[in-house]
Parts: sequence; C-alpha cells; structure tokens
Amino acid sequence: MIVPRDRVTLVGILNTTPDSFSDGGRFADVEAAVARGRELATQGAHVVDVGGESTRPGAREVSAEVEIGRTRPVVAALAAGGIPVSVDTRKAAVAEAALAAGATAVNDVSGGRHDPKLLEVTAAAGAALILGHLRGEPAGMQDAVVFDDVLAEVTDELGASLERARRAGVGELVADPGIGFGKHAEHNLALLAGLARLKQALGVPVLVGVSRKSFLGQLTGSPVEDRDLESHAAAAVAVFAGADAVRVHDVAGAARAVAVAGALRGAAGNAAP
Ligand code: HH2
Repeated sequence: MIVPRDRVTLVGILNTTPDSFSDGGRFADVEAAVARGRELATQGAHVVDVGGESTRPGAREVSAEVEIGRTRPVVAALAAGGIPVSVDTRKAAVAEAALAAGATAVNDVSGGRHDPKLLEVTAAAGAALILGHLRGEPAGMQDAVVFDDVLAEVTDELGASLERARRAGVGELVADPGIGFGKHAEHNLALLAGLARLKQALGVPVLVGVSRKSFLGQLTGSPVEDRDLESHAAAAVAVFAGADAVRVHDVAGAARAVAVAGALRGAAGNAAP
C-alpha cells in the first residue's frame, strides 16, 4: 500500500522539469534527480513522486515522449534502489512507462479526466492511484474559477473520479482536493478547513499538496523560495484534520511538523475516516 492507515505518508516532490514553480531546472539531469530522490528518501519520504511536466498555472503541456524521457530513467534508478516511487502525470503513456520501470503508484492531478486510459493502465499494473481535483487544464485553470460551495463541489467531483477509477479496476485509491488547481486562496482555505468532512464523505485516504503554493505567499508575503515554514504549518493543520499523506518539497522539515500534528490528531481521535 502506498498510503497505509497506520502512518502519515510523506510524499517527497522530485520535479525533473526545467520550469516547475519552485524547483524548476534544479533536477533536470538524471544524475541530479536520482541523487535528490535518494536524499528525500533518507530524510524520511515514504514515496518519491517523480514529475516530468509542470502543472503550475499557465504551464505549457509537454509531449508524452519528452515526459517519458525525463521521468523513466529517474524512476528506474530509484525503484532499483528499493525506493517506492510514484509518477506525477496526466498521461497514460507516461504512467505505463513509469510503471514498467518500477513505479508503484500514479499521481494524476486531473483525477483521470485528462486521459481516461490512464485508469486502465494503472489497474492493469495493479498500482495505486492518487486522484486530484482539477477542472479543465492547468494552462487556463486560474482564468474562470467559479464555486458556489467549493467543499461540496470538490467532494462530488472527486467522488465521481473515484467511481470511474473503481469501475476501471484500480485497487488502491487516494483522493486529493487539488489545492491551487483552479482555485483561489479562499477556496484552498475552505478545502483545508473542511478536510475532515471531505475525507469522511469519500471514504478513502486523502493526500494534500500545499507545499510552497501561492496562497501561502498571499497570507504572509513570503516569496516561493522561502515558504517552507508556511508549508509545514498548513501540512500540520491538514494532518490534524485527517490527511493521510502530504506532498512536500522539504521532507526533513515536514517530517517534524507532521510528527507533532499526527500525535495531536491521535490524542484528539481525528484519524479515522
Ligand atoms: N501539486 C503539484 C503537482 N502535483 N499532485 C498532487 N497529487 N497534489 C498536488 O497538490 C500537486 C501535485 C504542483 O506542485 P509542484 O510539483 O511543486 O510544481 P509544478 O507543477 O510546477 O511542477
């Protein structure tokens, strides 16, 4: 299992892209990326999430060939070293290549909507699937953001994604409210505040990705290269509310924040779905 119930799973972010919003270009060559993946695992990441396409607002889509070229060698090297790996992609071909190279999970921010074949590919490999909430495509996702009741709408739409994945035969499913994906700061805050209700309604483990995102900068004025404290605070709140996994850039710092939040949640009896 990628997100077992008896721990808070730390998912370490490894972007092999030239243009990711906080670490673009730092791990674009295979050697640097593999070294970073090993470092994340040493720092406490239970899973290393390897991505080859930025999904920041306004990002340009890259071809499956380019994405495979960036991710497959990194996935293969980390998996060969015994590190559990997920691949962060919206494309079936990229997921298939990563799974063949040893990845054990697929992380799709589009919730299986961008390329529905991704569901079949994941099911056929017996892999786990993280389904994110996203309306439309990353390129235009911040252009026309409209929610009446963001918590209810995201819960419903994620529920529909989960249902499609179940019908396709995917075994292990994890839901993610898609913080920052086609949402304004007020929506991100409402989703974090309502996380326990979202988790209860969906009945599956929940992953949250807040790391270094712009709504945190809006709250404190910190630039993207100095948002780890904000990220740890938000991750801790999410874990206290019941998040089963957090996706983070600074694994060492998040591990400490999550240890405290997880203990408090245990004391408060918030862990059960
Ligand atoms: N956020 C990003 C990418 N993938 N996956 C999930 N499940 N949840 C998230 O919140 C999430 C995600 C965006 O962050 P990052 O990878 O740092 O940046 P970029 O998309 O620019 O590569």
